[in-house]
Amino acid sequence: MNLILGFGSTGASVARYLVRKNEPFLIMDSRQEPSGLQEISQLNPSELHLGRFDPSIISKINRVIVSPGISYNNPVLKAARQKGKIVQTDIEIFLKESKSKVVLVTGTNGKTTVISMTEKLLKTIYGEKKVISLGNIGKPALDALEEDCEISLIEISSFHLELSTFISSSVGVLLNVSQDHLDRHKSLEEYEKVKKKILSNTKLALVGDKKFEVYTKGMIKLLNFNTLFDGHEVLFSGFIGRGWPEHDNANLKASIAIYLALELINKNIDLKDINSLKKIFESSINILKNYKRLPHRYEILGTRKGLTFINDSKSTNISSTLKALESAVEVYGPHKVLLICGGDSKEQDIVELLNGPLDFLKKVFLFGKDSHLIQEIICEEVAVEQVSGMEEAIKKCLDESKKGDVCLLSPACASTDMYTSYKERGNLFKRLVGFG
Ligand code: UMA
Repeated sequence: MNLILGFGSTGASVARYLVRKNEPFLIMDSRQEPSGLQEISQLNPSELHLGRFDPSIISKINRVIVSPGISYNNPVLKAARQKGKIVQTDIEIFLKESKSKVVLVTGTNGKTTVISMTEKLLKTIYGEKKVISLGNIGKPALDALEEDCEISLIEISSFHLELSTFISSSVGVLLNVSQDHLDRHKSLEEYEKVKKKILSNTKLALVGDKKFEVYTKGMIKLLNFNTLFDGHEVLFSGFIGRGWPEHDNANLKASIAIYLALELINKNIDLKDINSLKKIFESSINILKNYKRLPHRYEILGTRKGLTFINDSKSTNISSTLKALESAVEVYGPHKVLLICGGDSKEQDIVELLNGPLDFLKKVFLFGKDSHLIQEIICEEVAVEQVSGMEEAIKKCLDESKKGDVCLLSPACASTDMYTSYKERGNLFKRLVGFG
């Protein structure tokens, strides 16, 4: 008997998979009304346990398929491990059963952007139907198991990686690691260790940082996508001119490196052959010139009453906000940027914010759960004011700005203390500033 532990969008897709396989299952979720519940009557579970985690269920089952929102130390999981039961994630099942080549992408920032850029690139090159993107980007992996795709691009979070026992891929991509989700992973070292699992059992590893350049068993090649393009930087200059933030350059490089990696697996390309490399880079750049950047990620909305508005609501951690600040200060100049920041800091070390160009900002408006903690730390570097919420923050930005200034929403925090998601927060900002 299978136990589906956690019944959100992942749990529901696991249930559909087990129904297709004709395998019986029980469901357990600590919530009284988990988000997958509306579908439950068509899925016919043998038993439904809602409202709490009860480890005694383990005596009835032989396999647990666990959702990413469940903590590694959940009592049911602990009991399952102690009794030697199989514990798997949906991604592990997908990796075992899918016939497609799998590209796994993880990192603190840029995962969704890299997957969506790569999807555009590969669909243009190999054909629309040959490529699919799955995982955290929105579609649970098992929903695509029967699709006849040649390449699966899977966005995988630290939550999924932590819970998975065996991860393997054709291409494993580790974009970057900086502090995030420390409420779940406890320390940066632990979080980094979990992220590095993506490099095990991969044929071709792509990393964005020298410190991850470590060969593991079975790895054929390891490339650093940030140094791969040394000597070809001019290719990327056009993007910055079109209002792309500096940090999207690393995402472009990662996407093109994924294409190169897939070609390396298929064909015998000599990495020292500058001409064939140049051909790959140039054709990729030509395709990605038409890539439409995703909303809520340093999204330049436009100018109203002389003030330019940028929606960067997806910056839910400090490192992402620092990148946005660096870009904004670089492009618009010193003492022009008014920052709207705050929310749930997820136990990040807020002192890291001091590594950014705070003294070049005009003012910071703060609201949300940890806004006072942030104020305490940054108040000596920059003018700070607490506001009641988004509406007041925007009003104050308009009141206190001059023509040519910039209002940047880049919270450095999760939104969930006040909104259902970063999307709701970003959409509210867009609506209130007249671009929604
Ligand atoms: N939960 C409980 N009790 C339970 C089970 C879950 O309280 O018994 C809570 C979790 O703590 C979490 C929420 O319910 O807050 C949803 O958890 P889930 O595991 O049911 O999530 P799914 O609906 O299956 O969505 C998951 C990913 N969620 C997480 O990783 C927490 C989604 O990423 C992903 O898009 C989806 O699968 C499709 O594959 C979301 C996310 O924010 C967007 N991820 C984080 C990130 O990207 O940084 C990790």
